[in-house]
Amino acid sequence: MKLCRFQTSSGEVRFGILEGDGVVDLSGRHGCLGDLLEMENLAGVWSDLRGAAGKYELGAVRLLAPIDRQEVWAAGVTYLRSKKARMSESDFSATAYDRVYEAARPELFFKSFPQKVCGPGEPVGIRADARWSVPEPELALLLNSRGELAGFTIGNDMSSRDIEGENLLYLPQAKVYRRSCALGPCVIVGATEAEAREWQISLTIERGGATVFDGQTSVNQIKRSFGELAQFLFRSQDFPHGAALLTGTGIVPPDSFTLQAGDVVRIDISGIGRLENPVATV
Ligand code: DO4
Ligand code: MG
Repeated sequence: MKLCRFQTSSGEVRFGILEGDGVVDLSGRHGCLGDLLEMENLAGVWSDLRGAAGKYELGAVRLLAPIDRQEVWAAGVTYLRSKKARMSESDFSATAYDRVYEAARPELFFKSFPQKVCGPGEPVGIRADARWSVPEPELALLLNSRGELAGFTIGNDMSSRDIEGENLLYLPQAKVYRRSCALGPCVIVGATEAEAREWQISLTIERGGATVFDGQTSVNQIKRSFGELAQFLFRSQDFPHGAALLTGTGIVPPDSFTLQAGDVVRIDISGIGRLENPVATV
């Protein structure tokens, strides 16, 4: 099942289920998309509602980031590729990345408030004061308030590698700025971790109609289990509306590559779909 948030032609924000070339509107029956993720038996609820709800043509609505009240957090250095890239970008911080990859406690950092997250088609940002900017294509876990895995979406953890590499203490500036997080296009409900580990992630970056980078990885390259990441995130912390957790990147463009305004970032995850965003300087 694919849950989404969308805007109608009259500007109303609604949420529902993607079905074929339409969206079944569930707004009004439940408070928000995050409330659906709290339900124990969402599949059963859906079969009760089927037929009773209104439907929109997909072409007549604009999909929004599939998140309403959840904070967005991110895990880092969960793929060997990420560890190696960070160690080479910074002599200063290399041992920290090496250690955290092996440590029992994962790297987890705050990424975004939900209202700041970019949806499909909205520009993602490169900082005006950064010289080296990259997208980070990541599987995102949707966790309910009990810390249980409730769904999956695609995430882009936009990052300024020169700022991050200069000093580890600059990580919040490298990671959290205007338009630095995108999610979408929908939340997949009902897939297990084992199924998600079969999925492939690919990243394509286009400039002036030509592909300037493409790369692939597999979700199964993530070193830590989803349960382990969720369990650490919920330690001594409450998320009354649940949380989205980006699981780290396994695709890193070569060190000579930096994003430019006007580029288009396309992330595909085989079990979910495609998240595509143009790039703007912010
Ligand atoms: O510590 C740096 C951030 C790592 C990260 O975002 C990733 O591995 O995806
Ligand atoms: Mg990342």
